[in-house]
Amino acid sequence: MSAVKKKKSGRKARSRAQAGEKDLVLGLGATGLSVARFLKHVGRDAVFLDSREEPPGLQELDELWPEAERELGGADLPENVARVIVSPGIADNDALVEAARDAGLEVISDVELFAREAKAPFIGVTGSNGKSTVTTLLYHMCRAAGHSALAGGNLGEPALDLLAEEDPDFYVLELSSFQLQRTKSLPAKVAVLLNITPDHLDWHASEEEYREAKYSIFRDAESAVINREDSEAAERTRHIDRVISFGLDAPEEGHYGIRREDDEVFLARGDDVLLAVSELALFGLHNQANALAALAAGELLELDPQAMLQVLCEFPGLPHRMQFVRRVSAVNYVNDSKATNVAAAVASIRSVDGMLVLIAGGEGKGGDFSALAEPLEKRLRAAVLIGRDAEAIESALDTIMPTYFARDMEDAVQQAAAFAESDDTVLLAPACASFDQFENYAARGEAFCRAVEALRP
Ligand code: UMA
Ligand code: ADP
Repeated sequence: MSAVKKKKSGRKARSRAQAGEKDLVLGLGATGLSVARFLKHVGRDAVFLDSREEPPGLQELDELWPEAERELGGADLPENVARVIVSPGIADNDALVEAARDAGLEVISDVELFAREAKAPFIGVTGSNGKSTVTTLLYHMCRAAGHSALAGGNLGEPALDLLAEEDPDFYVLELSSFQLQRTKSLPAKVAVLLNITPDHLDWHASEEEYREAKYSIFRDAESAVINREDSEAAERTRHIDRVISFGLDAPEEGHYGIRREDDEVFLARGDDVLLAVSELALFGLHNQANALAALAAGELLELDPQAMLQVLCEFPGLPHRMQFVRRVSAVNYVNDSKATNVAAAVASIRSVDGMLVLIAGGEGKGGDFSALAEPLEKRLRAAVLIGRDAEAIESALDTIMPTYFARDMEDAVQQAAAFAESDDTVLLAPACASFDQFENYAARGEAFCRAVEALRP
């Protein structure tokens, strides 16, 4: 009886979907606007909803598509909708997303639309940390090897906006777990999974769901790059013919890793050493891992190895990632504002030699701050904490060092400068999102840089 009922409601849902004429676009930020541009271009009707009264994309929508229907500040599920395209910042437990699913409507991401439309092959890069760095490295590697490439996705330029440009040889897409969770078909030429550590537990229903979203990048992939530390990734790529692994250990033939020869450390492929780590423009162990992952993906794209190595010697990294800001009064100031989760902050702490003063805090995302204690042991001069979850970090660090609270970034930098001693590093590695005090991680990094520039020797 219940099976019959189910079938009936399924039929009802399908007929509703067929009857629907327009797309419902949830969220009017960068993604929502890119969806607007795409739908307008293909001549499809749409209604735009955002829970905010004045979402950031409103003015541009007014200019682009003045007559487009919109509901701001919250609304019910509209009638006559065929499918729902949801922005990544909106979680699956959002009432409208749930209502759309209950009504049997197709719920997809902008990346799903991209994958359906893209004519050129694409590389998908995901992971808890290192996505932007590896995506950008791969973009430069493609170009250095003489191919045209476009990079975007979670990196900044929404995936659908890339389709407005001339088809490149390769798209390089940074993909977040939010985007992957609502993407059903993703036939990447190369799928790269860098690492998985807990993150975004304020968005995902569970850590399991977060991990599943990450692994889903392999589902339809033609080839894959996996981290040797993640045995589950090896399982999840059994159906893929070409899989290359990377890791910070010595690699087997055909895989990427680290080899030591005559007291020097090298990036290596199998037994062959490729490049001394001292030649890498990026620094930190985590960036050696990122470089190896990019080389593995580049091999799967058949990029020229010399061109790839040249990029590794030249690419200094993106702003707000282990960015050296200034040396004042014999103290180095490093901006790693993009360390927005605990594992990233741990990687950046491990990348710094000597004693450090840590500036951390903001909106924790369900991560366990106690993991910060071990890498800081015997190396922490002081921790200066900012933002909503400052007290939670203090509780996690109180066994190893005095911690101090700061009102804002300026106060934090001034306090840190007072605690730092000769040759120390003041490191901004927040282990948290920035949204409680700043517009985003970049605004937080800029505030740090401004406060450092204002310090008097
Ligand atoms: N929001 C509302 N109501 C709405 C819709 C959104 O309050 O109706 C809020 C969201 O909760 C969120 C904010 O608005 O706090 C932005 O959400 P959005 O989905 O509109 O974001 P976009 O402007 O479209 O930007 C998104 C990515 N943002 C997120 O996933 C939160 C950007 O990644 C990405 O560059 C852009 O699409 C283009 O693909 C940023 C990010 O923080 C850098 N990503 C996370 C991360 O890297 O950790 C995953
Ligand atoms: P994402 O786009 O995944 O946030 P980024 O390349 O922007 O990654 O790097 C963000 C921060 O994460 C860096 O500033 C650094 O602190 C940390 N990080 C980068 N790569 C790795 C890695 N492979 N493993 C651990 N932490 C990393």
